[in-house]
Order: sequence, then C-alpha cells, then structure tokens
Amino acid sequence: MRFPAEPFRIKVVEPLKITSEQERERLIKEAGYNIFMIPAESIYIDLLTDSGTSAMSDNQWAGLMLGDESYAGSKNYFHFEETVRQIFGFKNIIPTHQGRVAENLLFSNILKPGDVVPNNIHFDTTRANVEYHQAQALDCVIDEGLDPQNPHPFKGNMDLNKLEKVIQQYGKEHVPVIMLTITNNSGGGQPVSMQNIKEVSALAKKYQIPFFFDACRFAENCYFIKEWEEGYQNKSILEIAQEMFSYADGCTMSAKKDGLVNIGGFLALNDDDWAQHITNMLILIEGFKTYGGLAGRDLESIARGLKEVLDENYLRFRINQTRYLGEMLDEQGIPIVKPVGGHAVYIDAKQFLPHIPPEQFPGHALVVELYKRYGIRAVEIGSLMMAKNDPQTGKMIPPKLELVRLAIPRRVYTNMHMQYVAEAIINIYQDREKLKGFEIEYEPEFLRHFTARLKPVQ
Ligand code: PM9
Repeated sequence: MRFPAEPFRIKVVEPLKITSEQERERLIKEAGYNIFMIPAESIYIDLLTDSGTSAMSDNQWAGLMLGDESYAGSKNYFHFEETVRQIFGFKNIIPTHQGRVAENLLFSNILKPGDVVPNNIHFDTTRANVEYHQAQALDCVIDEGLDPQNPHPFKGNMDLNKLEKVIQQYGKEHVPVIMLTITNNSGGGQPVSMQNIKEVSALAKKYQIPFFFDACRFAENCYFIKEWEEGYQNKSILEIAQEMFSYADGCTMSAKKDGLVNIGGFLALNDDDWAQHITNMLILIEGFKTYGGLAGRDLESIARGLKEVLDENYLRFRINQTRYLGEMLDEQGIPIVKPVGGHAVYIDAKQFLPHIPPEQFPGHALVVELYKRYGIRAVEIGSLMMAKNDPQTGKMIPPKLELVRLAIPRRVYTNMHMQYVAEAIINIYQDREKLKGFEIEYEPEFLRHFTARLKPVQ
C-alpha cells in the first residue's frame, strides 16, 4: 500500500454544517478578514491547527471518568508524572494548562533584558514569550530549512556554526538556554535528526548552557528518525524518544499536539532549583503542583494519550495522511514545502501568488480564498504572523518564508476529506491571478495575527 488507511474506526460522529459561498463571503468580511474570528461551526474542514483538535480514543474518554479532582495529590497526577518520566526521563515534571505557560514559566525564571535564546525556528508563542522578557529570539536553522524546495530529510536541524556564532557574539552568560523545536513547526513541520540533537547537546555542554526541547510534536519527530536515519529502523518509538530526551536538560511541551488531548501541557526539567522556583510561580498563576491549571481527568487523558501516540501504526497513518495530501498537491504543480512535514502541508505562498508582494500578505490572501470558496480554514505563517518592523524606518521586514499551513488534526478527518482539500486548492491555483492582497486596518501590539482586522487592497 502506498498510503495506509485509517487504523481506527469511527464510533461517534460530529455532523458538519454546510454553508453557502455567499454566507461565507459575509462571515469573512464581518470577521475583518481574520480567519481566527470566524465562528468554528461555519467551517467545513478546519485545518487552522493540529493543536487541541485531536479526537481522543475510547480509552482516553474512559479515563476521564476516573478523574480524581482532589486539590492536592490527585492519583491522575501520579499516573501522568510516571508516564512523562518514562518517555521524557526528566526529574521534575510541572503540569500546565498549555505549552505557552510552560514557556512563560521557564523564561520568567531565566531570562533578563538583553539575553538571547537560539532555536532552530521559534514558534510564535515561544518568540513572543522571549521578547516579552526583553530578550531576543534568534533562529539558527540550517539554510536548507529555509528553502521550500530543498529535499533535505532533516530540515529542522540546527546550524551549529550559526549557533556557536550567536554564543560567541553575545557571550554565554547572555544565552541562558538553547531551545530546539521538534518538529520545527514554523519551518514546515520538519524533523531534527538524532545526530543533530547530539551535536547541539555537545555544543551546549561545551559552553555549559542548558539545552531544552520544545517537544510538542516529539513522537512525529521520532517517527521520521526511525524512517530516515540510519541505525534507528529496529528501535521502538519509545526507545528513540528516550534517547532523544537523554541529550537535553528539559523541555516545554504542549500536550495539545502529541499528547492527543484537547488541553494540557507541561514543563519537565532536571534542575531542582529551577523546578522549585518555577513550582512556586506555578502555584501563583496556574494552580497547585499536582494539577497546574488542569483537572485530574485532563491529566489522565494526557497520560493515556502519551502512550497511544507512541504506537507505530498510529504514527505511520498520521505521517502518511499528511504526505497523501502533500503528494496530491505536488502532482498538480502546487508549490509546497518538501519533503512534506509531520503535522501539516505548507504551501509556498510566494510562489503560489507571485503577483502579491509580502507587504500585502500573499499567504493571507490564499487563506481567505480557501475559506470563501470552499469552507476550509488554513493559517498563514508568513508576513502577517512573523514580520517585524524596522525600528528606524518603520518599514516591514518580511520573514524568509511566506507559508500557508494546512494543519491536520489527529484522528479527525478521513482521506476523503483530504481529497476535498486537494481539489479546492488545485481549483484556486488554476485562477490564482484573480486573487488580491490585503492591508491591515487594526493590529495589536504583539501576536497580531490572532486579532488584526484587514481589508482587501483596492
Ligand atoms: N502551536 C499551532 O497551531 C497552536 C497555537 S497557534 C494557533 O501550531 C510549538 C512548536 C507550537 C505551539 C503551538 C506552542 C504553544 C509551542 N511550540 O498552544 O500554548 O506549535 O499549547 O503551545 C499551535 P500551546
């Protein structure tokens, strides 16, 4: 079989509302042409994110009934802690209600103004949390990772020369942590090789800088290592994960991805002093250390989800469903980031809409068209989400990549849904010259893509 079929059958269904193109045209206009502002029930296929959108298994739903909602010492916390420790291996495990809180707690503990944090590519919440602490978030991904057509199998790898230059330029005392995002979401969901992880770890040790993973999609990263990196074909996903995490000092984790749950996250780390300080902060802002802003039942479903995500049949289908969508587009000449990443297909909007300049948000124009014509919600990862303004001239500095992400929720859509999405994009590609750019009417101070209002350029 070229692509495996779904390794599950459907026990409960959620009917989808079918809207007309006219209705969608009105809705997107009312939403200030911001896809985050559309009521979700008016979306046919929602590929906005793979975060918190997974379908839980019958085993996870059964686990919810075993929620122990004690304020302190819930039995579900101990199950969660034991599971996280088995896979991730870190000493201290601090639950949070989602990944960005784990980032905020870590950075509040270690960053001071003027510091820098290198990463392959920071995800937007990570970048915003670093910058919120008046530190700089620097991206050190390999050059291949910035070239959508380059077929390098591990395009999420860190460029060790870039990383070392950052450390030397700013001084190791101003680099309190090195982060590595697996898989590299903002670069196309691309994996990082075990070899590269070992090398980053060695460099971090050389300069005595703590090394942390942003581990949201760790299991997908492990699957790519098993598939493509020599020496890992006969290892289980659990063994690969254990080796991977053994090279680091900790991780931030949004369990809304590879935890297969709708809410949850954690910070895991070896350093006891950091853990103690962070736990005190946790109690102040999230909750006691055995729930961290989650219900006992949530902790139970994370524990069960983390075990299920290691199942190779699940991961084989997961990675190949994404690949299936990517290959249908590629076969019709749609410019996509290649190889196809783990959780999403990324369209290269610069090439798809070369007549729309970055200042007019080509990726966003495609996102709006996809919703208007086909009821599909995708997300722009380009100038709207990532651009900076030059402090001197005020002019926009666009990011290197202008992408549109079609993120596939886990265990939610069938391969027939994927065919619908592919056809929709192919249709838009055929008359792409008609699409126009957008300009901003309102934007907030940071994370502007969530709440900005836009209008079409006349
Ligand atoms: N990622 C995503 O859609 C959800 C938020 S933006 C719509 O890709 C990484 C690599 C992520 C990520 C979230 C977070 C934050 C950290 N790192 O959303 O706070 O992809 O649980 O995780 C989103 P939380």
